[in-house]
Amino acid sequence: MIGSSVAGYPAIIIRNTATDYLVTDNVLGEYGARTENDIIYNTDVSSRGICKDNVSFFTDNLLLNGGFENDGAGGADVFANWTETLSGTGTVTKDLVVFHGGAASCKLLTAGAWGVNVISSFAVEPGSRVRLTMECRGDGTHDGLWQLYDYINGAALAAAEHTLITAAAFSTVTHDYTIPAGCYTLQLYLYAPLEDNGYCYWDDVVMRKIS
Ligand SMILES: [Ca+2]
Ligand SMILES: [Ca+2]
Repeated sequence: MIGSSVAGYPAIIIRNTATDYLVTDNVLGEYGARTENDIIYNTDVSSRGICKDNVSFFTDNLLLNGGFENDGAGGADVFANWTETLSGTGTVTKDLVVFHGGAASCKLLTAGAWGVNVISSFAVEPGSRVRLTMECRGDGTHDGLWQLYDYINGAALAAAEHTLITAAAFSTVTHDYTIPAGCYTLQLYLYAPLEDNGYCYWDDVVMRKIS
């Protein structure tokens, strides 16, 4: 079951067109050898899962690189494990001067057009409760926004929310969610401020199962 796979064998959480979903300790024969954090696509490309070894949904951070310490491949790929989206002349920056934990944060700048964001995709358990905690910082005037998107059902869990942290100092934002039925993959969107030339910082983003 989820969270109790056998060491050395990948657990795969995957939505399946035939059986609503499949949770198994060893599906190597069906899907080939996989390593942790591989994204697995079913033949129906709208369905996918994430391969996990020995997951504890209660203690582990469900998302990866929430501290923005790990680099992407370079260029537009700033961070590992996050998908960067640019808009106008806005930017996504690994900031090595302003951060909450470790030695880096994610700085998002709006310029020309709103919409700069970074997205994390991660596995969740339908019907469970999760707690999102994030360290957020504004530019003194503007705040960022976030949104959770149910990748499987194709619907946002709620409208995009302002962090309300406009001050140039990190503060913790916490929000609990119930994972919808049938939702095995969730996406967290972190957005730059709505206002032109506004910027904000994100760090120590954690999603944990709480019940
Ligand atoms: Ca950090
Ligand atoms: Ca990236």
